[in-house]
Amino acid sequence: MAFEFRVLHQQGKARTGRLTTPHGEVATPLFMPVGTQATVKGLSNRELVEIGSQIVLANTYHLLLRPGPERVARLGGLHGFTGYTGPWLTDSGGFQVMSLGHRRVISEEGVAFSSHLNGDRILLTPERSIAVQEQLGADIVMAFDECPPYPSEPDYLKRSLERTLRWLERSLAAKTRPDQALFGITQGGVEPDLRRTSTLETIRFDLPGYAIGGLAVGEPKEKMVPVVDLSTDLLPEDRPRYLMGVGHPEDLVAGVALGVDLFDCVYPTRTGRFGYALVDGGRLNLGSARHKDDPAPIDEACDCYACQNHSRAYLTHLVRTEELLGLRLLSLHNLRYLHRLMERARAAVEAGSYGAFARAFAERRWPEGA
Ligand code: PRF
Ligand code: ZN
Repeated sequence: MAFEFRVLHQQGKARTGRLTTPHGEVATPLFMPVGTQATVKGLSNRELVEIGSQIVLANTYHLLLRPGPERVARLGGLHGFTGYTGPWLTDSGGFQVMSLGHRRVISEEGVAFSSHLNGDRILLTPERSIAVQEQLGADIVMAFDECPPYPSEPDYLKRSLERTLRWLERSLAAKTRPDQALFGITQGGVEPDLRRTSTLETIRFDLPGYAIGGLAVGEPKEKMVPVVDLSTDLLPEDRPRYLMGVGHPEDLVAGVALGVDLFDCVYPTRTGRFGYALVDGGRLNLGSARHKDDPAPIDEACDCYACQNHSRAYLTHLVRTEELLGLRLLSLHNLRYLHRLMERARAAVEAGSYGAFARAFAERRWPEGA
């Protein structure tokens, strides 16, 4: 069995672990950069390795449309096609169809939509999603689910989570590759009873890992923590837990405290492309004139290439002139920042000082809007 998860250290609900995949071992808790189009925007594979990226995420929806899964399969799957030979994870597509597809129609069969590229009518079903994910060849594949928008009526959330369970059963039945691990996804919005039902029914499938879906879709922050807390109370201790689409530093710190092992989000790379640099206090706006004369690096404590070689003044110049290098350097720094945050979290759990780490982190945050 090439896929294995082992909890190494535990402190309260927080834990560190080691996840073994056919393309290597990774240390958890872990932040996974998003490479929607089979590329983490602006960064080379060498840079990803240098900053400590371990698992890279790609999207079924985008790669199904272009360049097409048959082509990726012929060229050696994501590993061969991209040359990134570490572990990959693919999302199943349902979530992206809902946010990007046009004229979407959800039915028991799946989600029909029009391609945002050429208008072609496409039906994505659990079977099709798994077939595409098998062609893409990621180490971890996700069940096809429905992520309802926030807010949704409890009645709709209930019918949707029940459909997601039937789609999980179909996803599992469609799976043929023994070298890929299929993770189930829980739904149920922020309704505790529905979450509980979704989680208990999902773990009956005895899967190699579980994702908490349906969060970070616009609900107030206070509503997310209790849902994650009750989810990790119910999920089996010996399987990795993945909180989908969560990537704000304070949410990673809170998620780790609640026993989450994996996270992904476009936030670090997207906010970098908007000219923001992540630091313990919050975000530095390098598009602002404030930093024009500042010879200091983004973050004295950061070992990334941008912080080791460039000043805030130069980065501000690059951002204000919209130079490509500025966007690349900020993405590089922001990803390194989140990888380092997870390294610090792992070290704190190992040392039994995670509570103190999380409190110190919260105290360093700047007030909202600073
Ligand atoms: N389902 C899937 N992918 C996702 C989510 C989900 O619920 C989320 C939730 N924010 C992010 N990505 N399949
Ligand atoms: Zn840096």
